[in-house]
Amino acid sequence: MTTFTAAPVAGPSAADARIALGWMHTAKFLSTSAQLDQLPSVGVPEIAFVGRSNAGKSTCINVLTQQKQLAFASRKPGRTQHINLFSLGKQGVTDAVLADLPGYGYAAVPRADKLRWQQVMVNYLVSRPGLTGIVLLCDPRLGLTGLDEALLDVLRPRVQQGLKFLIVLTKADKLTRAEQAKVLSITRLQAGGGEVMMFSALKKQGVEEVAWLLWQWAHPVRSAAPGAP
Ligand SMILES: Nc1nc2c(ncn2[C@@H]2O[C@H](COP(=O)(O)OP(=O)(O)OP(=O)(O)O)[C@@H](O)[C@H]2O)c(=O)[nH]1
Ligand SMILES: [Mg+2]
Repeated sequence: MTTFTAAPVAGPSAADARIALGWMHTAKFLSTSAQLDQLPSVGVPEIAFVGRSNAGKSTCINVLTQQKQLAFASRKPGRTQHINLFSLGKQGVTDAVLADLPGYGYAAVPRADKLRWQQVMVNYLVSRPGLTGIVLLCDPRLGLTGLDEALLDVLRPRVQQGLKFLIVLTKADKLTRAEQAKVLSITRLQAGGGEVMMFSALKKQGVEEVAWLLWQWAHPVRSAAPGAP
């Protein structure tokens, strides 16, 4: 009989966290595009941040990269309206790209714009070359919504083909410890075995864990071979 156990999320060692955060800190603005065909081809692993408007995608990128204004974060939902790419890599050699995507589900956006954007997003997720990982950000006070579930449906076949996937529950500072534990276990069930992490930009919670996982996604050979240079 198969038994399912929640994989404990092992935090990175201090040395691993230092490597991952140092790498994240190299982030530089690369491009901004309103349409898929305007996106530059990058030839390195790309990791996309997706989720509802106001979930905290841009803030999360700023905290991970330790740069206050790299991505446009705002109290006003719908702030990110383009696909913004940021390059990462030590010594000026780009070895990965982060993509900050506009959020979905913002009520004040006209329906036609919403549908157009949803289509761009689906096309991006299905066809973007080099897309290596998806970070789905979710406000745990709302949980995974219908639009998040629809996105998971689009992603499922790609995850089965090896696309990496992480759900980040943002704004953990708004929840008590007990609430955090509860929403983590519920979301882990919904994620069907995918990784789920708690994150707070305000309290810097989960920063090292998320940075280390993304570093591993972008460096699969080196991270699979402990002791490799
Ligand atoms: N308390 C708290 N607020 C947060 C946190 N992360 C983001 N926020 C706030 O949430 C709001 C939205 O953050 P953004 O990073 O702009 O959200 P986004 O997902 O990029 O939004 P769009 O660009 O509209 O898709 C801002 O007011 C942030 O300051 C967090 O960890 N804790
Ligand atoms: Mg944004």
